[in-house]
Amino acid sequence: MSLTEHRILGEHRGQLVAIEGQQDVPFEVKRVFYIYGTQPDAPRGNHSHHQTRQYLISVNGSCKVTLDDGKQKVTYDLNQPNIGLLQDALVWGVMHDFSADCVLLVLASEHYDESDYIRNYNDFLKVVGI
Ligand code: T46
Repeated sequence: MSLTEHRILGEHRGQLVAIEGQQDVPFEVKRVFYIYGTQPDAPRGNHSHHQTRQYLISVNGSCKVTLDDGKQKVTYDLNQPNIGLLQDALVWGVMHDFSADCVLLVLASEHYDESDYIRNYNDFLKVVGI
C-alpha cells in the first residue's frame, strides 16, 4: 500500500503520463475500468479481493481511498493525475469524498470474477486471520 508519483512527460502541447504493467505497476494489467459521476456522499468499493491487485489513479478531480489490512487503516488523497495507489490483494478498500469531476481509473491484475470479491467485512477479518 503506497503512493507513487509518476513522471509527467509534459511539454508545450500538454501533459502525458505513461504507466506500464510490470514496470510502473508490479503486475501484468489484465483489466482497466473507471468510475465517474460518483456522488460525494456515496462511497464505492467497501470490499477486498482474494487475488486481485489494483492500481488506482484519479485522472481527473480528486477522491480519498482508505485501505485497511485488518490491523490498520490509512487514508490516501488521490488529487493529482500522476499519483497512483497500489491496493494489494486482501486489503479492504473504500473510495470516498469524490469531487464532482472525479474520474477514478483502476488497473487490475485479474479479469473480473465476482468470486474473487470479499464483500463482508467480518469474512475479510477471518480470511486475514484477525
Ligand atoms: C473498486 C472500485 C473503485 C463488472 O462487470 N466488471 C468489473 O470489472 C467491475 C469492477 C465491476 N463489474 C460490475 C459488478 C457490479 O454489477 O459492475 C457493478 C458494480 O461493481 P461494484 O459494486 O464492485 O462497484 P464499486 O464501484 O463499488 O467498486 C468497483 C470495483 O469493484 C472495486 O474493485 O476498487 O470500483
